[in-house]
Amino acid sequence: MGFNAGGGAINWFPGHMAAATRAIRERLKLADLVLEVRDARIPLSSANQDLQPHLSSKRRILALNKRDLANPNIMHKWIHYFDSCKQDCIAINAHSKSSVKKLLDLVELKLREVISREPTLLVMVVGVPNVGKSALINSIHQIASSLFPMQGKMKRATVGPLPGVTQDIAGYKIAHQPSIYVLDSPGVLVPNIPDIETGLKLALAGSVKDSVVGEERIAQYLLAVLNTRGTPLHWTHLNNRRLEGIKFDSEGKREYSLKDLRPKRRKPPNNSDVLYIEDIVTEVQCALYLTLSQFTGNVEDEGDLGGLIEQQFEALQKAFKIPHKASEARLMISKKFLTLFRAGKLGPFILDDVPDANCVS
Ligand SMILES: Nc1nc2c(ncn2[C@@H]2O[C@H](COP(=O)(O)OP(=O)(O)OP(=O)(O)O)[C@@H](O)[C@H]2O)c(=O)[nH]1
Ligand SMILES: [Mg+2]
Repeated sequence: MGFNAGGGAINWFPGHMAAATRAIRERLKLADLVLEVRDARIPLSSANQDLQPHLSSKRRILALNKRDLANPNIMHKWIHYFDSCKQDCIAINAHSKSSVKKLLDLVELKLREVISREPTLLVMVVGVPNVGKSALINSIHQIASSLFPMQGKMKRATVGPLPGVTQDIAGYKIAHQPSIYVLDSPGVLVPNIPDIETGLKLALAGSVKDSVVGEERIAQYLLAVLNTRGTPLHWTHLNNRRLEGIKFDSEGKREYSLKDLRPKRRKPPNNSDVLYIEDIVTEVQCALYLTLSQFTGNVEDEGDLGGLIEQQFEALQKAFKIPHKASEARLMISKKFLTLFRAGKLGPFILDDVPDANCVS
């Protein structure tokens, strides 16, 4: 689909990133080890290509973070791919201590030869915005402080759901003798994202502010990905119970009304928010499953796919119970849909394809 159509030019690169990139390049020269954090859902698209030449000449570990949101089967293929490229790589969840401990074991291994001779070591954490660099640093700091109690109050890096939270490079001491500092850095993108799809993947993963691309365009892209992969058709097993409510007409064609799909046993949201979210997820999945399974066009055809996505916006509007006349209904649908995806409620995903042959960083 022509995701550039109608939405206007996109300025991916906020002004402050140029200065931040220069500062990161300078500090990298002093780093003994680089932890390059990428988003496990986009192991290639979340690489900052302009920094790669500076990173590949250093001791480097790739940390594919947010593994809890990534498809584990495809994750294995990515790990195998980076192994075959002789690039140390580990999939992590920055919020999980056991996961971060494994990363720290790898850090120790990589620093083994310098740890005994240098009095001070610098580990620099870099990556595009919102991949979880600061969350990772807080976990590292927390683990380290239980091993090497520090004097005074522990400094914490600010973590937040939107990109651009960290503005400056900041150091966190995690060990003495030798003194080891971990440096947090602001997330930086390249000035020119090479293709619209890479940009949309970054936007979907939350590395670009939604307002830069527009929620609707990101949601359309997500629907296009789901439909071309046929993902909703795999949701039947989750929804069998609910889909039993779908009626068939005399020709065997499905007739559906989202009313039929509504959970039989709905509790008001304030009784159980968890159940409420699950119900919405199920309705959203049913809406996409039904629209795609009834679709007679070709998902590879731009026009057909566009028509399907339009229908799905309508079905999603019902699933989210957004009143027909609500102003900005499309924006509300898009925001809710993206929230579900980003929270992993539509299942784990990896949006990048593993390259067939040559190693690309
Ligand atoms: N599901 C999940 N969320 C995570 C993980 N790591 C971090 N997050 C969340 O991702 C969001 C961004 O985390 P940050 O640590 O602020 O990301 P950052 O890379 O420092 O972002 P910038 O400072 O903007 O470059 C926060 O909402 C975190 O709670 C993870 O492993 N899994
Ligand atoms: Mg940060």
